[in-house]
Amino acid sequence: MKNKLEAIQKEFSERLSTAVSPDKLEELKVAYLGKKGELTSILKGMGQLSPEERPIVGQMVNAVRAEMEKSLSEKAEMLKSEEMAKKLEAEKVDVTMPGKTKKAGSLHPINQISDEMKDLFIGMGYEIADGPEIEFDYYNFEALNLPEGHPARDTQDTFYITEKMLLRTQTSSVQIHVMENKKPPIKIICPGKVYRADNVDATHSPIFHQIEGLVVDKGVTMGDLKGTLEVYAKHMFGPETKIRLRPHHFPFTEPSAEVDVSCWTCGGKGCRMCKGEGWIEVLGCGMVHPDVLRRCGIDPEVYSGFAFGIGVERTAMARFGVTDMRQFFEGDTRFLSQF
Ligand code: 2U9
Repeated sequence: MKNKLEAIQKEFSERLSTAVSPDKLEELKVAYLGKKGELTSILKGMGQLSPEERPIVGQMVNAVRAEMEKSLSEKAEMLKSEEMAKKLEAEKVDVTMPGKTKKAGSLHPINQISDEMKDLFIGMGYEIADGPEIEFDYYNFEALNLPEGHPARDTQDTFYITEKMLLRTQTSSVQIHVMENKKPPIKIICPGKVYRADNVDATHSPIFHQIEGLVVDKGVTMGDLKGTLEVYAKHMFGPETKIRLRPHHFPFTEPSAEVDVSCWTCGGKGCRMCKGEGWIEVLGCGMVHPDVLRRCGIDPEVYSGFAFGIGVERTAMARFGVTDMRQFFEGDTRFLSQF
């Protein structure tokens, strides 16, 4: 009997040492101390013992039972604290770590300038007109006094999709659509992407953004155009800004002019920003050519109009002192996050 008890104890200890979960401990408890357990079976066999042996064996069995119960609860405690330690380790929060800040985004500089220009003209009563970027050559060229054979139509400057369809080289095509479908007064700006078959360099990109304006009504004069551009220049480049119109030629306007603004850095004396000129070219403009009006069904004897075209990238470069246009498109947040 003693040997049997010792054997049971040894086996129990071996199995206890490999028990790694509360379920395993419960199994052991049932296997040894349960109704059909190893130890309980000895108690059931006590009837065969002599009256002298019974109390001795009974004591031995109770001692082993107590030992087993103690070991089981110690092991259960140990498993529990191991589990807690693992949990604490896994869920440990280092409160000294810096917080995870969400970097705030910012509006792209091209959009900032474009939005500012749109807000200004909307404030002056202009509506925004939109149109397709893929255009018929009629709307991009013919309707603007750029007939077949005109050098501006050459493939080295324009992306053709078919013989008659292309990527628009200016948003003027939108103004033609409006003039075909709406009687004056017309007062619109046409912002959007335009495409030219230029090689990318510091001041050229095959894709860039333009905002063109068109006003058609009775009695519109060059004075109205100049006044409008003065408001634009002072808004964009500062209240002290002056403008000067240099005679130029565009097939779709007559007379035409290129417009400079006095340099906002040196006020016109000449500096690095304006390359010593004192003036910076910012846009082109003119009175809408009568043939352009006539072709859209608007009588140039009754109506007149002015138009202007502004390059958004060029304006953003001037405003922000950016010397290489490519930086607007490269997506380098070290550059873009400065605006
Ligand atoms: C119609 C009639 C006339 C739009 C005009 C310019 C002058 C001009 C350039 C400025 C910078 C293009 O983005 S840019 O490279 N544009 O100089 N644009 S007059 O004249 C029009 C437009 C539509 C029906």
